Amino acid sequence: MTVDTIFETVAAVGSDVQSVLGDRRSYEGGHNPSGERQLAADVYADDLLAERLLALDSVASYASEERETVQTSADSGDGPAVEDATGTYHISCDPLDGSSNLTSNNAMGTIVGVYDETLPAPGSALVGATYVLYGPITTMVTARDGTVREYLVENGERDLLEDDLTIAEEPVTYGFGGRIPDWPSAFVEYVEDIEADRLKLRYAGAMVADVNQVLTYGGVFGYPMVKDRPEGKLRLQFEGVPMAAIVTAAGGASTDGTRSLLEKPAESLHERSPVFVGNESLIGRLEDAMTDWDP
Ligand code: FBP
Repeated sequence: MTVDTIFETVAAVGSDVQSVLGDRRSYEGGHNPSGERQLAADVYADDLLAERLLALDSVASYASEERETVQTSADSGDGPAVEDATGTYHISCDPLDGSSNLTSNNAMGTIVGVYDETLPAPGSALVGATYVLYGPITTMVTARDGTVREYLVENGERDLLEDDLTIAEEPVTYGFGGRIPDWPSAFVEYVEDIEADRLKLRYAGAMVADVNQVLTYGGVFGYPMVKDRPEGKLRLQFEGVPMAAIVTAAGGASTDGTRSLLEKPAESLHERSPVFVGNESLIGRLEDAMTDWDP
């Protein structure tokens, strides 16, 4: 059973999740380990992905943004210790990225990383990554062995749209999270600099949608270090590393302001990091601009 079997399972679950979102828009009452309120859809997607992925022989463990610890069996958390679990791969998952967009009926996604080391693990242990985008249509983008592919997903089936997806060379769009008054001054200068290149502002409030925009039109997306949170908002393991791997395999680059997200050590499962992905030239200029930045 290969990494592609995992991608197929994610596509199938993605369709199942999308078909029941309509009556799962209310908040459940619980909070995830990052302190965010959980929608019924967040919990439903997380449970279904855990169940289906842990049922695969090749999958040893499952970790997600919605649960505190790593799980090794589909049965409610009393599986073997991670190091004793059978299977080759360790899954990181953001079951519903941008789920706050469900209330306003805007784009959301699912992000999955496939590692061959127990989590938390660095980018060097990532053997595959994928995201599903729930937009006007449902698409899946996968990265494996240096190749990025795009699929149309309908009724759980994948239809290949692009066999060797690369980021558009000429950057067109930019989009950054957080409030501008909370951005470091060096970052504000960088944004003014790229705005002078006549880039267009595009920000969907869901990382998957914004990264798909950058891959399609070229540009840069990020959630920066902000005044009261120099570590940023996005989760390194569940959002940063898998999306950095996809954009990098498509000919782009990533950074936390200083170095590639794929070179960062992984210290804790739910750690946050400033996250930026896009065309190499724009990421290089960002690192130059942030050279003297001190939190
Ligand atoms: P989750 O929904 O998975 O927690 O993701 C975080 C996220 O929604 C990203 O998708 C998005 O880029 C960012 O937060 C939006 O943050 P903000 O609402 O502060 O602009």
